[in-house]
Amino acid sequence: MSISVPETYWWKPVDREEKIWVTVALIWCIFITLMMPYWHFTGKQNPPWETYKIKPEQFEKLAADFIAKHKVGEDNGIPVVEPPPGGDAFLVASTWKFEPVLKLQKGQTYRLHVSSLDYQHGLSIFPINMNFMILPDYDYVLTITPTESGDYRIMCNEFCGIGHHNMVGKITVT
Ligand SMILES: [Cu+2]
Repeated sequence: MSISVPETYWWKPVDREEKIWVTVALIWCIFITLMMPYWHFTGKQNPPWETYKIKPEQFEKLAADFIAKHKVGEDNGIPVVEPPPGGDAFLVASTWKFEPVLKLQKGQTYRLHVSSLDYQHGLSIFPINMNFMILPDYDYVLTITPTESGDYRIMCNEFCGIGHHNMVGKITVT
């Protein structure tokens, strides 16, 4: 007969080796679960808690006013802006550019407002490997203090359409 009833106890009893590995896996699960809240408070890698709802048109207007007030030059058609140390700075992501180019001073703290005017974009700052997601309708306030001078590239790391690979911005720290 091709079909037969399995024996009542068809499994092998748990041996010592299996018990050890299950224990190791359980301890590891508990450890990484506890690391999540621990790292939340100590890792200094959290997205900002300061976020506001804003319409893209409003954000665009705030950024345009900021650019008009603090513009110091131009870089390939993109305005270069020097925000006041300790003050607000704006960075606009839209298909497929970041505007303006920001000129910051080392050791000074800025409140950097970032938002998107259209789709989801990514804010990836090279070479320091800082990553942040930018969504339309939200004004994210990143409180930043540059510690090293130099030229930093901003790259979009969320696929946002045909021009995504060209979506590059710049921050200069002097
Ligand atoms: Cu993109």
